Amino acid sequence: MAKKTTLKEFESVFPKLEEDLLAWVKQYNLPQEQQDWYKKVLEINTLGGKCNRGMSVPDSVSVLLNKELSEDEYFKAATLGWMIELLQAFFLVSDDIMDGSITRRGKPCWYRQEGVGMVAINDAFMLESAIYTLLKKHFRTHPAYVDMIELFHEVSLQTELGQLCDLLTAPEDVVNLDNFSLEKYTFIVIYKTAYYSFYLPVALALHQLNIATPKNLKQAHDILIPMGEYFQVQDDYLDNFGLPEHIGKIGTDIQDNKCSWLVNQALKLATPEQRKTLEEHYGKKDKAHEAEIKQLYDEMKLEKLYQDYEEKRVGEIRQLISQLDESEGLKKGVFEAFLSKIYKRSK
Ligand code: GPP
Ligand code: MG
Ligand code: MG
Ligand code: MG
Repeated sequence: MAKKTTLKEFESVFPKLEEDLLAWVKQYNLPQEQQDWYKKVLEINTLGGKCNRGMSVPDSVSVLLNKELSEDEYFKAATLGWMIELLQAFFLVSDDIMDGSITRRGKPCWYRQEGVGMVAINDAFMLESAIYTLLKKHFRTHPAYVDMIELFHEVSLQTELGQLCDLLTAPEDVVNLDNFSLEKYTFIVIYKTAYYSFYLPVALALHQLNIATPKNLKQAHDILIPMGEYFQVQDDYLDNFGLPEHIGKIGTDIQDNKCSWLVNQALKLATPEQRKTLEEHYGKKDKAHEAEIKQLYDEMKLEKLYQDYEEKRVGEIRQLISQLDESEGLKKGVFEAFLSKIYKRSK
C-alpha cells in the first residue's frame, strides 16, 4: 500500500541537502560571511511553505510502486521534491520583486527584509543553481540524469514564458482592459504555474522509476496541465476572496493590473456601466480604487461564479483521470492524490 508523506518527514531530508550545498560552495573558498548568507537564503526561502509540490514526488513514487518507500527510495524522491521547492523559491523571490509584493508565507518578502534589497536577485539565481548541484551530487549515475536536467531546464523556460506574458499583459503605466482575454489568460496560467507545479513532480517521479515513457509523460501532461490551470484560477480567486491569514500573502492582482481570472470573468459579464467602473478603477496603485473593484466583484457575484467553475472543472478532471491507460505503469491514484490536495483549498 502507498503511504502519504508528512511535512515533518519531508522536512527531515532538508538538512542533509543543505549540508551538501554548503559543502559544495565551501570548496570554492567562499568567505565565511557569504557562506552564512547562502545558508540563510536557502533556509528562509525554501522552508516554511506548504511543500505540496515537493511532497508530490515521494507521494507519486509511493503510489506508482504501491508500497511504503524504503529509506533510500524516500530520500531520492524527497531530494527531487526539494529541487522543485528550490525552483519555486527561485521563482517566488523573483516574482515578489516583479509584482512589488509585500508578504510571502506570512513574513515580509525576501527582498523587503533587512539588508537584502536587490541582492535578492542574485540570491534567486543561487537558489536555481542549487537544483543542478543537488542533481549532480545525487543523480549523476541515474539513467535519467540528462532527462532530468533537460526537464528542469525546459520547465524553467516554460515558466519564464508564462511570467513574460503575465508581466507584459499587466503594464504598470497603461491600463488597457482590451489587452486581457481568456485565451491569453489560459496561456499565462498554464505556463507560469501548471508546468512546474503539476507536470514537473509527476514527470520526476516517472523518471526516478525509469518509467517516463513518451506515453506516460503525455498522459501525465494531459491531466496535470488542466489541473494546474484550475490551481492558478484558485490562486487568482484567493488573491481577492481568500484571507491573508490563510494564504500567507496580501493580494496584489487588482492594483497590479493583472490579467486575473476574476477580471476576465468580470469583463465577460459586465454591463456597459460596470465596464466603466472597471476602466476607471482597475490597475491603479491605490486602496480606494481597489475597493471599488472589490465591491464590483461582490456585486457581480464572482464568488459564486468561481464555486460553479470549480465544481465543473473538477468533474472534467475526474473524467480525464478515469480514462487513464495504466498499461505502462502510470496509475490513476497519482492524479487522485494530487487533486484531493487542492480541491476547495483555502490557502
Ligand atoms: C506566480 O504567480 C508565478 C510564478 C511563481 C512564476 C514566476 C516565474 C518566474 C520566472 C519568476 P503569482 O504572481 O500569481 O503568484 P503569487 O500570487 O504567489 O505572487
Ligand atoms: Mg506574485
Ligand atoms: Mg506574478
Ligand atoms: Mg496570485
